[in-house]
Amino acid sequence: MRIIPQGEEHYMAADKPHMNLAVIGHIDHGKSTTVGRMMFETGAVPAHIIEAYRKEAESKGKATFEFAWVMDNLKEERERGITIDIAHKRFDTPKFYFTVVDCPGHRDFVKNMITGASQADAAVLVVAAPDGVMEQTKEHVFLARTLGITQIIIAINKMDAVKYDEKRFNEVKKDLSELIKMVGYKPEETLFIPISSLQGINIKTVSPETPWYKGPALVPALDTFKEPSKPTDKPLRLPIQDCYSISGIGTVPVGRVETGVMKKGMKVSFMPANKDGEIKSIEMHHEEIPQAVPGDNVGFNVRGIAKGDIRRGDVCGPAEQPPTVADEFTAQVVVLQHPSAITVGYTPVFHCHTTQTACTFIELKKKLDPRSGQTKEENPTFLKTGDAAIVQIKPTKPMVIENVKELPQLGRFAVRDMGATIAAGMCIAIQAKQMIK
Ligand SMILES: Nc1nc2c(ncn2[C@@H]2O[C@H](COP(=O)(O)OP(=O)(O)OP(=O)(O)O)[C@@H](O)[C@H]2O)c(=O)[nH]1
Ligand SMILES: [Mg+2]
Repeated sequence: MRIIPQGEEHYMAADKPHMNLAVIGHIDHGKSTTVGRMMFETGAVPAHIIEAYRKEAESKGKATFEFAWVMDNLKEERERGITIDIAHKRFDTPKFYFTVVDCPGHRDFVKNMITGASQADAAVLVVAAPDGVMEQTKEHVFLARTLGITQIIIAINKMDAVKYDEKRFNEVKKDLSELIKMVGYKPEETLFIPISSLQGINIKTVSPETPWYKGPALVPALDTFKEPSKPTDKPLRLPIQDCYSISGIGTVPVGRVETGVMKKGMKVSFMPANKDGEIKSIEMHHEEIPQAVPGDNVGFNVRGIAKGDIRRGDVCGPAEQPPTVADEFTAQVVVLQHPSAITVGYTPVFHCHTTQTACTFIELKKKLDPRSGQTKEENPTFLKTGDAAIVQIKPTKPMVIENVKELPQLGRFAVRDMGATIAAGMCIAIQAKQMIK
């Protein structure tokens, strides 16, 4: 069983804390190039590979994509020069080992970005200096925040294309400061780094091209992130990403531990599948481990579960404290964009941990002032772009969601419809469904 692709093991360093890092931003702003460049500069990708990509990309009319190709492995991605699915890669800094999740910027693939962001402890937002703040810059920042990413670094990329102009950098920085402040990040505590990932400027060390810049280069800046806290005192919650059946081993679900601890021999429940089993073994990075803690991406073998019993979107928890299945829940939402208005009866898709479930707005309780949180209007008849509100939601089929106060990792969601993110929010109360064995 391989969870981490072969050949990537040597970037592991068990003695360093682990960080899941999402790289986000508008299409073509250079996210994949930045990740490829960081991996090259930290020694995770050797020079001859980049050189081979460079030659191949050039011969295919895709010159300058050699660093992006480190991340973009799919044929369609390389031909179109865009990222479609999220890709995981590892690299090391002196303080952390990172699993970086390179997110697609294309608007059609925001759902993949949401999956990437929901796995992340921190984010690097890449913004191209010539363009500045664009549509998916806003959407990604908003989603990152709502999905619980509290730490962010901003890389203002393609500085070569604006001749390393300090004035342009400051303009983009000002727009970004306003944007991130709106969603709750503190601009004064955020690093804004001028880079050129194509030229390799300010990636590992600061370069003379930007004599006016006094901060750290991108890679050293990553070490200013704070180690994510490990909520081991909470009950186990492991949302299933996939479930395999491996001959000779049995049923092997894979996923990331969000809270609590998974131990060998533990009795577990999968919800809403409502199936029970016992943990026979746990594996991470091809090695068997006695227990898994928050942040660990693991595969595990369960006794008593057949492959078809559980699927992506189910959540594994202790049998005596199983994940909560919502009959209805109360949520606080912010409407990011909606072509008309959200009214009672609207049933878009809710993306929460690994599940995607259609849910109905059954009551609009009150409209809030997005800044102060004060009630602006009781029982509004509709919600439109920019509104914050308390609403009552009913999933169209059983789904696990938790109160954000108790288990924030499972209490946040994004609402999608017609290929766009409509809203994001968090669950603040639950009417649980009684699950009868
Ligand atoms: N001039 C210049 N071009 C860059 C720089 N970084 C990336 N590019 C170019 O921008 C284009 C897009 O780069 P990608 O890294 O694929 O962008 P992306 O953000 O990953 O794009 P999506 O994944 O499709 O959203 C490529 O042609 C890159 O060579 C830079 O620092 N300077
Ligand atoms: Mg990309």
